[in-house]
Amino acid sequence: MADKLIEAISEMRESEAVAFLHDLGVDVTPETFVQKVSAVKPDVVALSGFLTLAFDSMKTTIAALKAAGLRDGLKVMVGGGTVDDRVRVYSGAVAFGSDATAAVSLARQWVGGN
Ligand code: B12
Repeated sequence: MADKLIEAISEMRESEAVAFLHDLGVDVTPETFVQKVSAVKPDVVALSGFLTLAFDSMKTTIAALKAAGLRDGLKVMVGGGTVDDRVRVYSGAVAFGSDATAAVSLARQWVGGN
């Protein structure tokens, strides 16, 4: 649901849109992230998690991106109901956002939008 909100807000600002969104779905493995990031070469990766269990998945995913040599220049943000700034630190993400608007604002800052 969160990714749909983020997508909707991005589209509402379409006139200034700076991004194409690739929604990888739920329960996505680190390997899938590595493959997709390798293929698409995005500016931003956004990881969303509800459960505390997701904290380890976020950390593993970000570590896998680094191990694959894909972390340089790639901005990673985390968010979701149970995620806070401590999870950002734990997972190795660059930023944490508390809502969908924050996600869009962060992405716009990172890719040079206003
Ligand atoms: C709906 C819901 C469910 C539904 C999910 C339906 C679905 N298909 O999505 C169902 C009933 C299936 C469910 C099941 C479970 N749930 Co549940 N669920 C919720 C609930 C009530 C709402 C979540 C939601 O949809 N919120 C709406 C979205 C839009 O909000 P959001 O995710 O927070 O996203 C916002 C921001 O966080 C932010 N954001 C989100 N992602 C990102 C990403 C980035 C990068 C950024 C910047 C921002 C951002 O933007 C969004 C908009 O503002 C929460 C409680 C709550 N109030 O959060 C519990 C909750 C997440 N569930 C919980 C639990 C425990 C479970 C179960 C494990 C229960 C069980 N024993 O089976 C299962 C797990 C299922 C699974 N495998 O994942 C716990 C998790 C606790 C924990 N510490 O881990 C919660 C917190 C409830 C609680 N207080 O105990 N759940």
